[in-house]
Amino acid sequence: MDLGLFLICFVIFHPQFKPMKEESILVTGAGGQIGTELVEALSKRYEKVYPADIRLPNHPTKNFIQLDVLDKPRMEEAISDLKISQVYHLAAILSAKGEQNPMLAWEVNFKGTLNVLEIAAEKKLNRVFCPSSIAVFGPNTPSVNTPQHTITDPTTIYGVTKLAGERWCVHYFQKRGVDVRSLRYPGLIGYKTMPGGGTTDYAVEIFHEALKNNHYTSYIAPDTRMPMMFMPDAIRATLNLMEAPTEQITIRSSYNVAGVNFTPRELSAAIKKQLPDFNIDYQPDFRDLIAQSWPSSLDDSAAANDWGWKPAYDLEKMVKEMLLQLQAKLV
Ligand code: NAD
Ligand code: AKB
Repeated sequence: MDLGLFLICFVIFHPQFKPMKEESILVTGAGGQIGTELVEALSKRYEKVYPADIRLPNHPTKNFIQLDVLDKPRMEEAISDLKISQVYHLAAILSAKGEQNPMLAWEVNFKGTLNVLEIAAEKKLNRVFCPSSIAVFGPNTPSVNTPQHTITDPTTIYGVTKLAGERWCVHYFQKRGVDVRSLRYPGLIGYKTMPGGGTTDYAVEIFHEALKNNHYTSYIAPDTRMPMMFMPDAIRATLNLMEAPTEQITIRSSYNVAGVNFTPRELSAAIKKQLPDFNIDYQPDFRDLIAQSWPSSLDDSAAANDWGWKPAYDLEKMVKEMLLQLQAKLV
């Protein structure tokens, strides 16, 4: 056997070998907190990944297309030209920004999602991912271990748009046959990008301030508990859901997915264990009221039963990893 053939056989029969999958993937809102990391993860698994955003990236980005999700004809054209088979639709306005500009949040989140779903139905795309949020819950939702199916009475416009989006996902699955899947992400914490204007952003900012100034002023009150998730868990949940066989998906609105849950007081204590000089004070603002209307923890047994969801990070492991990675970046 010649060396070339030997190497090909070695790679193909290696236990870690995974062939690149034949999908062409568009990611809207790809320049945001999740998109940046999801595009990286998708690109390791698929050859054709097209990050799109209304904003131009600030570094060279392979296959980038500038795209406003409210411009339906342009999105249709891009999906046809690139022979897109799956869309990960991440473009959105988050909760805190949405309260400051409710009409923009409604336009982008609601109409943008409808545009994606309608194109998916017309062009018979293989799969669509439309994330939701813990923001679909409200003050009358049971706050501890919030069930999958329960009262959803959001008080933010962001939550209203996400709840409407969930119901449209059900409609497009039932009436138009779109294989649309969704997660109700909790607050996401990562070291690669800053969050984009949500209520849970404090849980990322605190790490940056701890390393730069040994101090953080929290806009969330000390004992307000929210469900959160470390980004590697969120990316894994997204890929696991999207790659699960269709018959395993029993929920087409959106799956609860839990990671960790903590208060600012608990998070700051965990940071202080690693950085003993760190201290925190509190100046709660309107975002604390939003946080209080959201669950403090989630029941994600449907995701666990249907497609095997299990988080890998607890608070201590996440804090250590965040500090390690951010320290390395600062150096
Ligand atoms: P982000 O704010 O960081 O990024 C959103 C991106 O959308 C931005 O890059 C922005 O430029 C882009 N965008 C805004 N308007 C657009 C438009 N008209 N057309 C195209 N692009 C547009 O948001 P994220 O945190 O990455 O969130 C992604 C998705 O996940 C959203 O649907 C959000 O609701 C959901 N989610 C996020 C979290 C979280 O903690 N990050 C939690 C729950 C749900
Ligand atoms: C926000 O705080 O708006 C987001 C979310 C939980 O949807 N992080």
